[in-house]
Amino acid sequence: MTINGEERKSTIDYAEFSAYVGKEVTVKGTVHSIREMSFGAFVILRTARETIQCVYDTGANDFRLPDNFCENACVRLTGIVAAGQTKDGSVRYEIQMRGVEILSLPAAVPPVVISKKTVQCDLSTNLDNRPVTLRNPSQRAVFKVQEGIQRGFREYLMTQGFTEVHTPKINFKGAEGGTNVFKLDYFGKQVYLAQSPQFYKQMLVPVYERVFEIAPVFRAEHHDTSRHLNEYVSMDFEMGFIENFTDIMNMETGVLKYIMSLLKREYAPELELLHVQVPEITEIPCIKFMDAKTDVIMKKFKYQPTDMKDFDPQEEEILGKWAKKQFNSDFLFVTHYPSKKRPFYTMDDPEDPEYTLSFDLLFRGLEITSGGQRIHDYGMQVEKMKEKGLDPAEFETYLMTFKYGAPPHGGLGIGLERLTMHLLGFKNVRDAAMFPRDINRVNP
Ligand code: AMO
Repeated sequence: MTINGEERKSTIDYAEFSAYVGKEVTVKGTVHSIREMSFGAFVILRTARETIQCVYDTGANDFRLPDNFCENACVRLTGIVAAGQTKDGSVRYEIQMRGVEILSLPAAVPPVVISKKTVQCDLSTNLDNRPVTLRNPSQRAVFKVQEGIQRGFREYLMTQGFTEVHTPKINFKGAEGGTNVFKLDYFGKQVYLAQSPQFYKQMLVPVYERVFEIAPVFRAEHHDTSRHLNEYVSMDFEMGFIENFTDIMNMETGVLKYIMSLLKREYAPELELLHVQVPEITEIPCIKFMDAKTDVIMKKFKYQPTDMKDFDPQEEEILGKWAKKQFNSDFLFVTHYPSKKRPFYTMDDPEDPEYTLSFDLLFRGLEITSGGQRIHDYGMQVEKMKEKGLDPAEFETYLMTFKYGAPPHGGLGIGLERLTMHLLGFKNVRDAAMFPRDINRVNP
């Protein structure tokens, strides 16, 4: 026997049906639902991306369904392709059934109804039963769209000279500071799960100039909110030889424009199923942190912040509303965050060192990105670490990046689940996580 890498294909995909009208085809799939009718039944067959209507008409021929035919059976089904029209006038193909071979039978009826338009249960039950609930067409559409977002990020950056990298998730130190770092015993040594690929993407700038990574990161958030996960997918990039930190914001705007156009072009069935309007991006407005705080939040919206150095979730919502009203934009860049609240690698604004050359991107009133220019000078980075109470000796390998020369650079991290969440209009980030990890959930 030899193997030649060519798929042996005996079945036809729905996308090819137009060429088979009136002809017999064989498809493989799972029985999604069976609706009994006076003439027989409508059987909906679920394939990788489609649900195909199959008509079982007992009056049309001698074919009879096997007795054990049931929902969630995996089958090889044969029939004649017929073209029909949907309510909106588009062509929809169906199969007039002529034969069924059962490939596999379920052992039990699923605990949750998945054959309706949406999953018929609350979020917690949905998440507990993820291997089953993800089969619902609306549920799986969420993660198909999420695939499109990652794909858009990757495809666009590839055209801009970026190199894709994979950096370790078991780290010698937490990159983002703070207490939300998972500690791990590593053969008797304390190590940490990566909070972000920050150190590594910076180390790789003098190597490749432009790098990106799409990978999980870990945050030991002790609180249970609708915006925080303990493991999420971070879409990061880092670019060297920037003139200004706005170069990074421009790159992100290009990425987002590309993602939205890709979604419209290649993920239309899922967007339609989820009733999603993809935002139009022409340009993204910007506002400085302090102007947002005082002029918009305090003066315009009469909201009294408790923290003048950061935003709370309500403040982000206010800014989202303001951007929509003022600029008809779903996105808003907030720039020049206070130095005290940004990590040690952030470049201070030389014109006002209380603030930084950094930004967040808000999408419909939720932070989806942090980014900015980094310190690239060795002496400056060592000083900054000391100022922040860190011991430079513990960061020796990271500091090699600057000690041996690094160009001006910067980058960002986008939270994939948060972007998906607000694109699809969810209230909870868990809805946009395939198998979410939160303070109460590590299974499934
Ligand atoms: P930051 O810590 O702000 O920045 O994270 C970047 C983005 O990641 C998302 N995010 C989260 N999503 C879900 N659950 C969480 N617990 C969570 N925490 C953060 C948000 C956020 O905007 N190294 C920097 C990025 C950079 O400057 O390159 C960083 O990680 O969408």
